[in-house]
Amino acid sequence: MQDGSATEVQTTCPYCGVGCGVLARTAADGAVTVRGDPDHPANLGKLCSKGAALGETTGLDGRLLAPQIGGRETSWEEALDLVASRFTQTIARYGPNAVAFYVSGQLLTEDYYVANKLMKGFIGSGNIDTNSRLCMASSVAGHRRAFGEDIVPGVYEDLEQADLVVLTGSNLAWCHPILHQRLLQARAARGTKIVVIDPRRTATADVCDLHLAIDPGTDVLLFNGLLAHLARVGVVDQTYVSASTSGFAEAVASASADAPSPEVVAAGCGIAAEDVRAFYEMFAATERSVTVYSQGVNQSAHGTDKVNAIVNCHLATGRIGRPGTGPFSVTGQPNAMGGREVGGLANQLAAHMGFDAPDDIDRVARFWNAPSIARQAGLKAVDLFEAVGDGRVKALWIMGTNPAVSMPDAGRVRSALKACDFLVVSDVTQTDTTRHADVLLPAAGWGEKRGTVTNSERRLSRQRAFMPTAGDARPDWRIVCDVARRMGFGKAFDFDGPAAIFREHAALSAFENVGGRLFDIGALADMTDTDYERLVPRRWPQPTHGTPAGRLLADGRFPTPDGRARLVAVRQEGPALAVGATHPIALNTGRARDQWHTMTRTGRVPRLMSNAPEPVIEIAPVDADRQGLADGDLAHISSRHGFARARVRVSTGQKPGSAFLPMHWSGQFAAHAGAGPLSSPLTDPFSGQPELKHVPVRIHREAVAWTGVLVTRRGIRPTGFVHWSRQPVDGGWVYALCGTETPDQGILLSRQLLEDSRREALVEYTDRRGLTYRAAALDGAGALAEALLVAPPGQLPPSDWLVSLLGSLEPLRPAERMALLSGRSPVPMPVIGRIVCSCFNVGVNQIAASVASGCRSLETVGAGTRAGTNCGSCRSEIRRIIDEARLQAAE
Ligand SMILES: Nc1nc2c(c(=O)[nH]1)N[C@H]1C(S)=C(S)[C@@H](COP(=O)(O)OP(=O)(O)OC[C@H]3O[C@@H](n4cnc5c(=O)[nH]c(N)nc54)[C@H](O)[C@@H]3O)O[C@H]1N2
Ligand SMILES: Nc1nc2c(c(=O)[nH]1)N[C@H]1C(S)=C(S)[C@@H](COP(=O)(O)OP(=O)(O)OC[C@H]3O[C@@H](n4cnc5c(=O)[nH]c(N)nc54)[C@H](O)[C@@H]3O)O[C@H]1N2
Ligand code: SF4
Ligand SMILES: [Mo]
Repeated sequence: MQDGSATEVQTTCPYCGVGCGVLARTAADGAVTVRGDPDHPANLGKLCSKGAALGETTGLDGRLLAPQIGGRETSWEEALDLVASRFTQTIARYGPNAVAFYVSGQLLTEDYYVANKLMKGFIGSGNIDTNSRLCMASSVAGHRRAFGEDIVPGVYEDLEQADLVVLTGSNLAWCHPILHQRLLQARAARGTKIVVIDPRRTATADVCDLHLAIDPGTDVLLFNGLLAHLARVGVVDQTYVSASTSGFAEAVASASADAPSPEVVAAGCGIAAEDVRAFYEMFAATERSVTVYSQGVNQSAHGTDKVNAIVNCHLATGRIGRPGTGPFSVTGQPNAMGGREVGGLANQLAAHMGFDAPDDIDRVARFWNAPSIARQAGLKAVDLFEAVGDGRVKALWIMGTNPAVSMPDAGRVRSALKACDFLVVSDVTQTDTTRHADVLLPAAGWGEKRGTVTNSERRLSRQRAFMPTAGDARPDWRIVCDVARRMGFGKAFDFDGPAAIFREHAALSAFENVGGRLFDIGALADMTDTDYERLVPRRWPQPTHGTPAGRLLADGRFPTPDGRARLVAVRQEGPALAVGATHPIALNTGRARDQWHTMTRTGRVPRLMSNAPEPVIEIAPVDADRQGLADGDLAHISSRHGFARARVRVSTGQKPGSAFLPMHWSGQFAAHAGAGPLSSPLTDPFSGQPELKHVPVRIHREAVAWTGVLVTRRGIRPTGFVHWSRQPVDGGWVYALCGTETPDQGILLSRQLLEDSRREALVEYTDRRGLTYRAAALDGAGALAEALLVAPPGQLPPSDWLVSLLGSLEPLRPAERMALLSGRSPVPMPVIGRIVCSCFNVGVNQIAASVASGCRSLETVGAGTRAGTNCGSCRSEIRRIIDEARLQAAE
C-alpha cells in the first residue's frame, strides 16, 4: 500500500459517475495535490471544479478519528463487539427482518459486496437498501422491464459519435461536467444537435439547439408523442422491431391514444407546438441519436414509465447497441453502478440476479455456502425508514450516506433515527445523521482506501490509497468483515484485503453463467494481488470465455427469456401530489455546480463554496410578484411534510408555478435550509424511488428585522436563530445571520456567539438607538480572531475586508485597528466579488471588468482572466455576464 507517497498515485475521483481518473500526490507536509489523469479514458487529463479541489478536502477538520459508543470514544474491540452482539440478539429475539443496513453508492465495490453478502446470505434478510434508491432505482426498474437485466448499453464515445443528443432531466453541465465538455467538443467538431428537456433553464439548457421547458412530470407524454410520431411518419426499423423486440403494437397504440398529435403534447407539456414538432422531426431525421437521462426522469412517481417511454423510442428505431445511438442513463454517484452489480438494492440479490427466480436464489446460496439466504426482497429506503420509525426494524447500520438530510420527509426520518433501538453509523465526518448514532464507526476516506468503482459507462477503475489513514479509521470492508466474524460467520468473511473480495465478486458474476447474465467479469476472478493493484480501467463485460464484448446489445439479443427487448405500453399520469390552493408552487430540487450532496466535503472548501455561498430558492418573476418577494428576501417554504428557509432569487429561468431549491444544505451549514424535510416520500410503484423533483409548497416572505454577519476562526453551530448559514473562507468561517425579532433582541442573540473567553479583548460599539452593533476580538498576537456586525436589513457594511484579515495571522496595524468597527479597509482594496470560476478563483467583478474593457467573448474573457478555461462549468455564467453587459450597452 502506498502510504504518504511522494510519487503520483493513479486513483479515481470520489464524486460523480463520470468516474474521472485522478493523479494524487502527498507532499512531506501532508498537503495533497491532484491533477487529471491523462491516461484515464473517462477524462483524458481533465477535471471539473470539484475534482480539481479534491486536495483541499483531505484535512482532518470534522473527521471521525475513533469509534464512539454513546458519544464516548472507545476501542474498536469494544465497538465491534457491541455491534455484533446487538445485531445477533435482535435477530435471535425478533428475526432477521428486524435488522437492516442502509448503504451507499459512495462505497467501493468491495465494501458493498461484503455488506450485501452479510445481510442477504448470512443474516438472511433482504433488508439492505442503498441511497441509489433515491437515485437510480427507476432506471434499474426500467432497464429490467425493457432488457430483462439492468443493462446500460451506452458508452461515452456515443455522445461524441451522435448527431443528436437529447438531454432529458439532466443538468449535465453541472452534474457530469467532464462528459458535458466532451459533448461540447464533439459538437464544435461535427455540429451535433443538442436538445435539452428540463422545466428549468439550466446551464445545460444555455448551450443547446432546442430547450423544451416542459411542465414538471410530463416526460411520458412527450416521449409517447415521439413514439406515435415515429410510427406515423414511418421512421420505424421494422426489421429490428420484428427480430429483436416484443410489445411494439401495444406500446404504439398506447402512445398514440395518449399523445395523438404534437398539439395535444404541447398543451399537456406546457410548451409550443412548433417546438414539439421541431424535436420530433429532428429525432426522426437523425439516425445517430442518443438520449441521456438522469434525475429529472428517475426521481418521479412515474420514473420507471418515463424510462420506458424513452427506451421505447430507441427500440422502435433500432437505435441501440450501435455507435452514436442509444438510451443512456448517466449514473450519479462514483459507484452507483458497482452497487447495482453487487446487488445492493433490497430487491436485487447479487451479480444481477434477483429474488423473482428461485434458481438465482439457489445459485447464490450455493456459491456463498450461505446458511440462511434471504428468499424475499427487503424493504426499500422509504419503507425501511418507516419500519425503523414504527419499531419493526430495531437495529440499523448506516454506511456512507446521510439520510437525515437526503431522504424525503427528512423530519420523519430523523424521528425514526432517534427512536431506533440500536443505530450504528459508519462515516468519515460528523453529519446530521451521525448525531443520532449509538455506535459511531470512523471510516477511512478517499485517499486512504483501496478498491474499485464502476462509472456510468460500466468502466471499472481502481481507487488507490495515497495517504495514511486518519486516526483509527478503518476501511468499510474491514469493519463489515470484523462484525461478520463476531456474529459467527468468520469463514465466509475471511478476506485479507479488497483484492480477495473482488476476486470472489468476479467469480460469482461468472458462476453458472452461460450467457444468461450480461454482467460477467469472470476474467478478473483469477487476478493476483499484484494484477489487482495494477488493474487499468476497463469496461464490463469481461467474460471468462471469449473476448470481452466491444459493445453491449450489438447483436439485437437481450437477456430476456425469449431474447427480445420489450416495449412497454405507458400512459402519462400526474404527479403523486398535485399543486392546489394551499400549496400552489411545484418545488423542484437538485444540484448546484460546486457542491456535492450534503456538503460534508465540498462545503469545507472556500473556493467551492464561494459560487453559491448561501441557500437560495429560485422562483419565477410572476410568483415572486404574487407573493411580494424580491431578490435577497428571506423566504419561508412549507410543504405538507416540513419547512425550510432560503434567500430568494427571482429568475426568468424558472417556469411560472415552479421553484428550485438545492438539495445540499444540511444542519451543519445552515439553520433550516434543507430540501429533505420538504420533499415528498411518495414513490414510483415499480422502483420505489421517491418523487424528489416535485412537491407542492407555499412560499411567503419572512419579515426580517435585523441582519448580521459573524467572521470567525471558529466553526460553531448557532442555535436559536430564525436563519443562519455559513461559508468557509481562508482562516475560518463567515456566518450570515438574520431574524424576525426586534433589532435589539437580534443584537443580544448574536452577541452570545462571541466566545466568552474573548470578551476582554473585545472592542464593541452600539449605536444610540440600539439598532446596529459592531464588535471585534483580537487574538493574543493582535490579529483578528472574530468580528460581528449587526444592522437593520440593507445596512450592513461590507465584510470583505474583515474576511481577508481572518486569513492572515499578522498583528493588525494601528490604522487597521481603528477601522475595525467600521468594517471598511483603511486603504481601498479590490473586491473580486462572488466567485464565478472556481478552478481559477475568478470573481464576478473581475469578469465584469474584463467585459467592460472590451472583451466580449468567452475566449477573450478567458484569455484575460483565465475564467472558464479549465473545466468549463462556469462558461454559461460568464456568457450571461457578457450578455448583460451587451444589453446595458444597447440601452
Ligand atoms: N455538482 C454536482 N454534481 C453531481 C452531484 C452533486 O451533488 N453535485 N451529484 C451526483 C449525483 S448522485 C447525481 S444522481 C447526479 C444528478 O444529476 P442530474 O440529474 O443532472 O441533476 P439534478 O439537478 O438532480 O436534476 C437534473 C434536472 O432535472 C430537472 N427536472 C426536474 N423535474 C423534471 C421533469 O419532470 N422532467 C425533466 N425532464 N426534468 C426535470 C431539474 O430541473 C434539473 O435541472 O449528479 C451527480 N453529479
Ligand atoms: N430533495 C432531494 N433529495 C435528494 C436528491 C435530490 O435531488 N433532491 N438526490 C438524491 C440522490 S440522487 C442521492 S445520490 C442522495 C445522496 O445523499 P447522501 O448519500 O446522503 O449524500 P452524501 O452527502 O454524499 O453522503 C455520503 C456520506 O458518506 C460519507 N462518506 C464518504 N466516503 C465514505 C466512505 O468511504 N465510507 C463511509 N462509511 N462513509 C463515507 C460522507 O462523509 C457523507 O456523510 O441524495 C438524494 N436526496
Ligand atoms: S466530472 Fe468532476 S466530479 Fe465528476 S468524476 Fe470528473 S472530476 Fe469528479
Ligand atoms: Mo444520486
